[in-house]
Parts: sequence; structure tokens; C-alpha cells
Amino acid sequence: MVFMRYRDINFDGLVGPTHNYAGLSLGNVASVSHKGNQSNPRAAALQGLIKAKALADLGIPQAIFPPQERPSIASLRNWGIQGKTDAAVLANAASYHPTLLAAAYSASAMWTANACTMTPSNDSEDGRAHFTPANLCSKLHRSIEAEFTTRTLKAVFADEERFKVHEPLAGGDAMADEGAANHTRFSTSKGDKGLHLFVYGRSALDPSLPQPHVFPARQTLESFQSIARRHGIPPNQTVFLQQSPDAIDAGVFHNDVISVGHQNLFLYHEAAFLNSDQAIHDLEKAYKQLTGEALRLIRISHEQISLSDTVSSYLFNSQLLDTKDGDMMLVVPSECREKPSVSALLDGFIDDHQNPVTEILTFDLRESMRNGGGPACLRNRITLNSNESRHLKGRVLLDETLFNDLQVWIQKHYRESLAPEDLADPKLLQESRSALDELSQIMHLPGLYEF
Ligand code: SUG
Repeated sequence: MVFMRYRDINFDGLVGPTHNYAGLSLGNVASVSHKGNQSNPRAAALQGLIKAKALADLGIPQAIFPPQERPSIASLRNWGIQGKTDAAVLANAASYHPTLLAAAYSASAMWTANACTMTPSNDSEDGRAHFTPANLCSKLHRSIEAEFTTRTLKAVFADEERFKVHEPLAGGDAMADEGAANHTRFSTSKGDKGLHLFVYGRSALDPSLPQPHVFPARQTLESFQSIARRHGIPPNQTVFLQQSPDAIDAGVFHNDVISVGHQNLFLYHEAAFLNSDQAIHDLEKAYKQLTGEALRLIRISHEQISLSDTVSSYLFNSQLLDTKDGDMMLVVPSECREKPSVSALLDGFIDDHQNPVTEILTFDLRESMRNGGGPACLRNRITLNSNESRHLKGRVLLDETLFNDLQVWIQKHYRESLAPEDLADPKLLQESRSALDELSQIMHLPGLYEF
């Protein structure tokens, strides 16, 4: 048998032209606290793109998912907002309820960690790479992403011999699924079978599990069990752990706000899981049984970093990536360097020669961070072998020319400020459509948008 090398391609979400702060995500402290602030869509898109390009320049495979059509007039019409023209629909939505209008305008698809959960072909029964677009049904503004995400995945991973793009899970609240933000795949090397850690906030079928009291738990156990079944992942390659309800109540609305893993390394806060010691023990055991090796753990205690600093710095929403020398680097948001305790901890990683993290890269992602989206939220790791990566459709891989084209495109089409009252402006609809129309040509994805 030929050894196939698998690599993660980070698919970052290109921030759309309507990026704004509408306070739509209860349980996400940053989103709620920045409600009504003025956003800068141009800066947001450039900040994300610059991060992606910097990583591409370091030899890390990097691709882009396009933004979704916003405002979503189809959603507003679906919710019974009428009008002879699209502009009239917007005006009616604005007078009906500003939050409904904001939901139709949200650029939240930028956080592609929530786009889907994927399983590489060497972990699936049928030898294809599997994708389940997240239904995101916990939040109104995010639930409207699933349809277009499915369309995008089907366009990019169109080769059915190699890829299987499923439909989002049906079943509403019981099957609430937030995608890869709650999923981590561990493996010893780039060709081995992986261990899939699925983290859920609640169970739809077992109400006896402890629940958060302040904020909602988004992901269900049953949604991840369904995904593992439909993707054909053997049971010995799966571990299901419950998020700590206390962490959710402190603002940890996704598990990627409190842990990050890559290959054989897991960086996590001791408050991440319910019955933390037992949970980690189960994870270590499953990894050892699958690979014969020990999982490397970096456990951060409350004394080192409080839960509140975890949430405000987004330390764990970092990207763990391979360095050229076979070590690991951590890509963190600049907020981590503004918190002395977090910054000192990061410096300690570098000084500690036992610690595999040998480099820290810091990026300004403030526009996204103010809505609760750090470096890890902005990317979805798609693990493919070299044969599969040659069969992607569209111009999605980020190289120098695509980067330049996208930069010019952003400069041409994006506003530098957007306030809540601007969402009622029908000119924004036209601007957004002409931007996306041009983008579908730049990215060689004709017919992606329906307008
Ligand atoms: O779902 N924020 C997103 C942030 C998603 C972060 N993703 C990961 N952790 N992987 C959310 O809460 C805010 C939109 C607003 O309020 O305008 C928002 O949707």
C-alpha cells in the first residue's frame, strides 16, 4: 500500500462586506458587549486575509471560503417580511425589528470553524473525505448559513469519488451542531488514523446531564454521534466529552475558546470539561489504545489563567501549527499580549525546552475578536492527502496572486465603517451584491450566488 501524506489545509473565511456588531450571540461575551458599535468591514477583511497570507508564506497550506450573500433577502422573505422590491423588504424589516434585519445582514460565516465538521478519508469507512455542514440552529443569524455553506462545500469538494458532502443535520434543537469549533482530531503523524474528540454542551436525549444556568449550551451529544455515524468513523477513533457547564456560563460558548489540539498535542484549561480529570484520562487512554503513544498535554490551571482572562484574551482560540523544524507554533490574537498573565504564560512556553511550542505569532484580528472570533474561529482545518488536494474546484488556494486580487477587491468594494442604522440603507445591498458577483469570478466559482 502506498503511504499517503495528509495535511491540514486551513480554509479561512473571507470576511464579508456587511461585517457589523449587532450583539446577536447571547453567551458570547464579546458579541453582546460590542452591540451597536461601529465596525470597519474593510479592516476586518484585511486583518483576516493578512493572517492567512502570513501563514501561507510560512508554508502552511491555506485556502479561502467566500462570504455568504448578505443581506439575505431570502431569509427575510422566509420570515414573512414582504415587499415589492428587495429594498422594500429591507425597509420593512428595519421597521419591524432591527434585530431581524441584523440577523439577515450578519457576516458571521467568516468564522469557518463553524462551517462544518470534516473527516479525512483515512478515518472513514468508505475511504472518502466526509463533510457535514453545521446547521448552527442555536442562533437565528447563524442558522441561515447552513444552506449556502452546503452549496459552497459541494462546489469546492465536487469530486464525488473522493469527497462526500452531506446535508446539514435535520432535527432542530436536538441536533444542534456548531461544526469543528467543538471538534479536534489527534494523530501521531501525517498519515496515521486520527482520534476524533467531539465536545458537546448538552444532551437532547439525556436531560439528567448537568446544564449551564446562565448561558445556553449550543452543541448536542446526539449531533456529534450522528456525524460520527454518517462519516463512518470507527468507534475506537472517537471520544465524546461534555463541556463544563461552568465554563459555558463564563462565556465559553464553543470548546475552541478553552482548548486547542494538533497532532499529538493538546493545550487545554483545567475548567474545559465536566469531571475534567476523568475526561482527560479517557482521552489519553483512547489515544494510547489507537496509536500506542502518549498524548502530550499542556494543562493550564485557574491559578495560571482565570476563566475570565481565558475568555477575554482568547488564548485557547489560537492555531497550533507545525514549524519547519518539526516543532509547533501558536498563532494568537494581539489581545493575548495585552493581558500580562497570558503574555507571561506564552513567554514561558518558549523558555520551557520541554514544551513543543517554540514560536508565538501574534496577529491583529480586532474586528473579528470584538464579535468573539479569534484566529481559530476564522479557519476550518480540512485534512486531505496530496491526491485529494489536487481535486479541489475553484480558485480557493491562497497564493500571491489570489492574495493580491482579493486585497484589490476589498479596497474597491468595502466600507470603512458600518453602524447599526446603515443596515437599512438599500445601497449597502447593491454594494454587497456587486462585490460578491465580482468575487465569484475572481474565485472561479460561477453561479455560487443566487442573485
Ligand atoms: O457564533 N459571533 C460568533 C462567533 C463565532 C466564533 N467561532 C468559534 N468559536 N469557533 C458566534 O457567537 C456575533 C455576531 C454579532 O453579534 O453581530 C457572532 O455571531
